[in-house]
Amino acid sequence: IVGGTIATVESHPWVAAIFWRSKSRRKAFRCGGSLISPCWVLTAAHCFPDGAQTKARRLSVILGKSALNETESSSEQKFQVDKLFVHEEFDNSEGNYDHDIALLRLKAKHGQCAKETRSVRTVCLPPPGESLQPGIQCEIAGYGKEQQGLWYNSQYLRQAKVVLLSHEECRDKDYYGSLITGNMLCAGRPDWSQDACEGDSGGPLVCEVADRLYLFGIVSWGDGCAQEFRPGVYTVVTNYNQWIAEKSGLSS
Ligand code: 4AZ
Repeated sequence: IVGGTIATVESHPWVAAIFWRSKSRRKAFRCGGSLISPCWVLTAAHCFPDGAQTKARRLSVILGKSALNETESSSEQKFQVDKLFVHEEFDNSEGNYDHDIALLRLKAKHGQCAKETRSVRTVCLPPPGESLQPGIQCEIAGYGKEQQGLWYNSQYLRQAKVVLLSHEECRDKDYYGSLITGNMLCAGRPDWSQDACEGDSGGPLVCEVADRLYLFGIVSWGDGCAQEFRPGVYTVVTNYNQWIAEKSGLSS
C-alpha cells in the first residue's frame, strides 16, 4: 500500500496472508486474500503463475496477522491449503488480467478451519448484481510495497482509502483504454496519493453499503503504484458470485 497508514488486523480481520514454500523449503509471502467463509479464501489468479498446476501443498495461509515477519501466536491462525481453484478463463500469457480470481480451501484441523476472534472473521460477499456508484470511497488493506520500486514488502499491514472511478473514465485513452474489461473496476485517490502496490495483490477492496461492509474488489493490477492517471485495478467480485458458489459449494 502506498500512502496509507498502519492498520491493525482487528480492523481488517478477513485479511489473509498467503505464503509459498519453495523447493528449498523457504517460505515466502506471495499475496493477500480475503476470508469469505471459515474454510475459503478469495484471492487473485495471477498469484499462481503455474495456474492449475500450482501445488496446493506448497501454499499456506495465515489469518490474524498484523506484522509480516513476526509471529503473534495469540492472534494468528495458520492453515495448510487443501485445494486451489484458479479461474479457468484467466490467461495472463499476453499480459491480460481478465478473470483475475482464485479460491483457496483451508485444510480443517479437528473438523474446523478459521475460528472467529477479534482478529479473524469473514467478510460478506456483495449481493449479486449490486453495483456501486462512481465516487464512493472504499478501503484497501495489504502487506505490499509502500512505494513502487522497493524490493521489500511492508513489515506491517497497511490500509488506504480509494474512490471508485467510472468504467468510462477508466477506459479513457488517458487512463487504461481497452485494457479494462467488464470484470475490472478502477479506484484511486483524486490526488493519486494512495494506491495498492506489488504484494497487495489478491487482497480486499471493501466498500460500505447500507451500513455493512462488502468485499467488492480483489487487488489485481495497475501500471505502477500511485501514478497519475494509473488507478489501481480490481476484479469485480459481483461478476463471480456464481463461480464462487460453484467452486466452494457456498450458496450465494
Ligand atoms: C502488482 O504488481 C500490482 N497500483 C498490484 C496492484 C497495483 C500495481 C501492481 C495497483 O501486483
